[in-house]
Amino acid sequence: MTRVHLAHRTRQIIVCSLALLFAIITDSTCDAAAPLSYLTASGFRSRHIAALTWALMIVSIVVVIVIVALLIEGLRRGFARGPFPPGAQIPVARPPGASWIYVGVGLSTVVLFVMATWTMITLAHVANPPRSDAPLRIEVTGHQWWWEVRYLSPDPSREFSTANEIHVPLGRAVEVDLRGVDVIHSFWVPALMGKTDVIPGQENRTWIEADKPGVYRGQCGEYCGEQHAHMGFEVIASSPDEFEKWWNAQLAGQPSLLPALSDAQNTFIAKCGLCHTVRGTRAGGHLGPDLTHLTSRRSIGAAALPNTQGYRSAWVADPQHVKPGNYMPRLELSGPELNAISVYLDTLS
Ligand code: HEC
Ligand SMILES: [Cu+2]
Repeated sequence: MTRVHLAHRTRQIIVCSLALLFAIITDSTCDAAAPLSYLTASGFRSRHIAALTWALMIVSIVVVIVIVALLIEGLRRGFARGPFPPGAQIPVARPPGASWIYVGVGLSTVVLFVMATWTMITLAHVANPPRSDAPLRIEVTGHQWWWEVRYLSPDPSREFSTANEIHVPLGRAVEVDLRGVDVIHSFWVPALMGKTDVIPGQENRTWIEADKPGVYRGQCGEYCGEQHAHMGFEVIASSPDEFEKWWNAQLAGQPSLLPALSDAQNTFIAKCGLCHTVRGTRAGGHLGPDLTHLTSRRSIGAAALPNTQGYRSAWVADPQHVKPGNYMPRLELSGPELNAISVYLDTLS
């Protein structure tokens, strides 16, 4: 390779790397394009972590650039000197550039030490909520392949369960007790917190806090079988007033229906009630998500589908088509049964 050729190649590599870096940064800092980005943070916890992440990334980029520049300079000098003649004695005992190695090792040790210390301080800092006011407590259970969410309260009559959707009040720490019932999962909301494993037979505890209203996407972060990729959830942060309203609405059971709909309800109870609960009715199963306020949620199938009438019916008609292998079987309903159940599901607001 000639020198001109080498310089050309080098420029090409640098331009491509910069373009790639730009694409990564712009893409992952844009909420809409990358809902699972951990580079945009909300709340005390993730803001500390995001600062550390950015610093680590920038240091790594600078290190790579310095190393590549030195490598290129070394190559350039080597090419400038030309090849050693055959049989020549190559001076390796103590080449003139050796002192650079000592400087480099010293410098990188300092950088590594600073980053390691910063990492440990950050981890200790975010381990617990910053204030001592009683956090809200929820219990999240990882199932293959959905999330059961139970809101706890000192007053047991104010407790209830929902699924795949976690509502939190802005600016308040929420303690999350994680339970596993089948295999290991991992609870992860990139914009709010790092991963915490969900392990059967062990209760792990983590916490989240959001200080910007919005919807934060969460995802199981530990491979847990066929539908691991469809084991998502959402954290919805709203003002304390709105949160309180939501909680009160979720507490209500479903009233008995008008006679015109009670057949539909009975079909639902007979076909679905062994696995699903609708509070206020005889449907009290626990193998699948609590459906009491199904239509109040944004998605179904653990964030696999939007929660619209059409998708709900499609799910019930054949859940195995959407999430092959999931634990809701295809129930071979007749047309009228499917219709009745779809109409009934629409009433679960
Ligand atoms: C054998 C148990 C079982 C039966 C019977 C069953 N389901 Fe399910 N259902 C599940 C499981 C498990 C899930 C969670 C699937 C997933 O997301 O991985 C689920 C999920 C759902 C969801 C999505 C809920 C959400 O919030 O994501 C709906 C809606 C639903 N079922 C409706 C029904 C209806 C209607 C029937 C009766 C026709 C029915 N199910 C019968 C086990 C069952
Ligand atoms: Cu999982």
